Amino acid sequence: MARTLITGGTLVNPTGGIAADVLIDGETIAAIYAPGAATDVTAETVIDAAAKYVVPGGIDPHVHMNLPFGGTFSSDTFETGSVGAAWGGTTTIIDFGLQRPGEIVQDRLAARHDEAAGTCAIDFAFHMILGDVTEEALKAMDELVTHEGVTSFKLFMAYPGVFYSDDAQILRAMQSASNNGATIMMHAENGIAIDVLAQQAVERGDTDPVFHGIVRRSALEGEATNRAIVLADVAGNVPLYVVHLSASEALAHVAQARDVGRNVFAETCPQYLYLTLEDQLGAPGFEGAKWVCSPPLRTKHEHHHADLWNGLRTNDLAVVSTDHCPFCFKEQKELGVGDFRAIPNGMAGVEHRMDLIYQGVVDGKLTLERWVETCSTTPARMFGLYPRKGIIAPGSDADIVVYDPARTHTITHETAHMNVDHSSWEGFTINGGVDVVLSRGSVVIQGGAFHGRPGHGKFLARDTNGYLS
Ligand code: DUC
Ligand code: ZN
Ligand code: ZN
Repeated sequence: MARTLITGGTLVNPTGGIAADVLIDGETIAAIYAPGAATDVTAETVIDAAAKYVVPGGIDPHVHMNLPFGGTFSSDTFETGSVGAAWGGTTTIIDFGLQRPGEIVQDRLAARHDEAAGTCAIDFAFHMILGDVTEEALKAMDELVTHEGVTSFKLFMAYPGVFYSDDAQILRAMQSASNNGATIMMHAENGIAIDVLAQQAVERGDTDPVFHGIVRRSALEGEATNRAIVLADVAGNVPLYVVHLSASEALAHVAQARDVGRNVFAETCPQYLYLTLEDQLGAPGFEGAKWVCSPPLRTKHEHHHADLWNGLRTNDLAVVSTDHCPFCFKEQKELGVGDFRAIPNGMAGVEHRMDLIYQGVVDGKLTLERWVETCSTTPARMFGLYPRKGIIAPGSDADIVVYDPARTHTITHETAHMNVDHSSWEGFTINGGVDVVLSRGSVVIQGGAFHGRPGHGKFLARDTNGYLS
């Protein structure tokens, strides 16, 4: 098997950064050497990482390729989305199987496998969305956890009539998780109340994209988050993972639950750390549709951004994912001209997450170690992939990013690789950049070029949550 030596870099794991050389043998990491200790080591390929960081490949545990939503499909396939991810230093994605009313969970998971098979450029895994918690679906949860390597299930307190589960369904799914060890992922927004406010807004003639954000009140994210926490506790301290947390109110509930030792975890996304209701969602005319996602971007006149960055520092927010769910402006976002409720929810981001959170390091908001932890190590451990993924250590998969802190670049739609006709991050400057990306020992990105191939990525059967008390 081919050997690769990465020399002269600063190896950053969550425990700290050290000067070290990394030897890869085939698909895994073989050894780590102190500077100068690898002089006799032979390798077919040598990668010079002098003055660069050598970090575990990013793991984005929340993406939606080709998701049916709002009468259309998110515009990235597993191929285009995984290539975009690789360009940005992400080497594992976790997407979702989707069960809707009347559908059989196992069939929907099989369909998702068929879609992804032979197309992904990086490794991938699945959670399962339960949109219809029936007796059969509850039994299917056991089977997925035991036999399919799918150990987490997403439920929605939002989107009545589409993906929504009521409290009875949520409690039953949590009770099932308490028996089979699964983690419940929750989209925590009170969708019933939101739909009332949305209807009233449209009746008033408030139809522009910004009203999507105005009616999806942060208090309704806080309320739903608290309800999910209470239900998870009633079900037996079942592991609850609150997805795409955007609001200070929701974070306060998560922090309070964690303070008393509950198995409550949460992620946020770059859009909730950087973008605002006024500056992006409130862009003139229909332009703001580019930033319609749920939960929505929050107002800059409260302190959501500062609270979320703080939550990342304190670990009340454990993970940064993207909720990557791209829709083109032309013909997809445009479905909602004249009625914000018909704008497909979501934005593209899988390519930019590592850069955007690294910028948080440059800006003094996070440490380098915390960047690695929130973007790679914790997602791996949370979703049963550790220590195969999420760390640079002997025996782990050689998913490695050489990251150059001396490179400055500006994000533009023209230079990004995701299959979408605009960028939600247009003009954002990053004081750093991906130099080399390896997936299981194979170079995927180097010298500003893609060297990977669709189908290189393997499905990862996952273990259960590694953080349980
Ligand atoms: N939120 C989005 O913005 N898009 C997809 C689904 C979701 O929950
Ligand atoms: Zn969601
Ligand atoms: Zn999502």
